[in-house]
Amino acid sequence: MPHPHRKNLLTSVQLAHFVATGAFRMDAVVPDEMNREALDVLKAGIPGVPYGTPLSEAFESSEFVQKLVQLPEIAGAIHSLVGPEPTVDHHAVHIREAHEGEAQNLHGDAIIDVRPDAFDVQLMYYPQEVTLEMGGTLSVPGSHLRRTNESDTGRYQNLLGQTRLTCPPGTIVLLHHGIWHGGRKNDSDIDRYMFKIRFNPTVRQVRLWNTDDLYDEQVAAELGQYFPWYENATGPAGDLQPGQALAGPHRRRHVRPGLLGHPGVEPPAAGRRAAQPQPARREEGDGMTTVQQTLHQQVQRQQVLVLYLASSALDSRVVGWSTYDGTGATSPTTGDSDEPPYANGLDALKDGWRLFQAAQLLPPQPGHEYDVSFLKHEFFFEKLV
Ligand SMILES: O=C(O)CCC(=O)C(=O)O
Repeated sequence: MPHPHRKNLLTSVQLAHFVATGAFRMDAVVPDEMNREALDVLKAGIPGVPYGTPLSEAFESSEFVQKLVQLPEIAGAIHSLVGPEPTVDHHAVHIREAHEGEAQNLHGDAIIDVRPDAFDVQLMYYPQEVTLEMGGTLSVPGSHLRRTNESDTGRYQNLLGQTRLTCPPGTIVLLHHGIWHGGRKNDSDIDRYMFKIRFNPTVRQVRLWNTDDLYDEQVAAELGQYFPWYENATGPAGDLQPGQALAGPHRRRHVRPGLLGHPGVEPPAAGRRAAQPQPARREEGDGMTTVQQTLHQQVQRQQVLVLYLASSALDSRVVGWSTYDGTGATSPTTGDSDEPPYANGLDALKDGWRLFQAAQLLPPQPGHEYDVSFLKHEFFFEKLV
């Protein structure tokens, strides 16, 4: 691959944004004539590429993909993150079918990555306009800094500050390989296409971008970002030791002041926020015999609400939430809401939810006091209806 022009490399501020959030997006960067061609190309399928093939040789039989990765802004961004001549790990066309009725569970795309000093980048190309109802990819800013394994995060349906992608045609999103993400439910009439390529670096990922603005104060501001789903006892990427922000198992963090909440994150107003699943109601008669009706009335069904809180206190703020409805009347799913049902765990109790399990407090292994992984403060509630 030719070296991209300096003007197309990412800046330090943009790189810092990627470090903190785990993502960098370029809206409408692919020209319209390519986007128009893309759907036919993606429907026909992109020929397979053996794992580890250098990018310059990988898509010799797909002129379209070659053109895509050689677009100056895209080539510049790839170079800035993974350097010259990355190899292709895999690629795939992802389709969320119209009205398919299900979302993917939240996941990372690989098993836990034990490389101490490298990260892969996933390019996602959206040739169509993606509206909210078309099931644009859900991703969780900052989640690439957590050490979790593939689909183990599937239990988390919604996290405060999550991103439900909407974008114009021709948008590219570059993601750190560890980011928690998933294809959302497509409630529209249009099949939604996305083409993904994962790149493995072949060089040390050090200052590959345009460093002219390295001391711009916006770099520190980007690194200092704090995401609303972070528990109180975690901090932003800027709190990491140098070199630990993007990769590495030793993600030590400094405990931040203000354990009762980050000053930048206002807790949501107290009180109930959204409609909760309601029990299935069967109309009188409804095709059942009297015995069946009596039995149906006698069997109680469980509705489950899982709240992830900012600390182990039940009245601390909600940072994530999932619901499961045993009545079948509603079908809550991954990425279906940006608003938590309650501001804190206590509000759920006040609304009639019964707490039946709270996460234990387990001391960290010595030396791992500042590691972050799953959300620690998980509370299970139920209603029997
Ligand atoms: O379709 C999407 O939006 C995401 C798909 C995806 O990331 C996956 O299957 O791993």
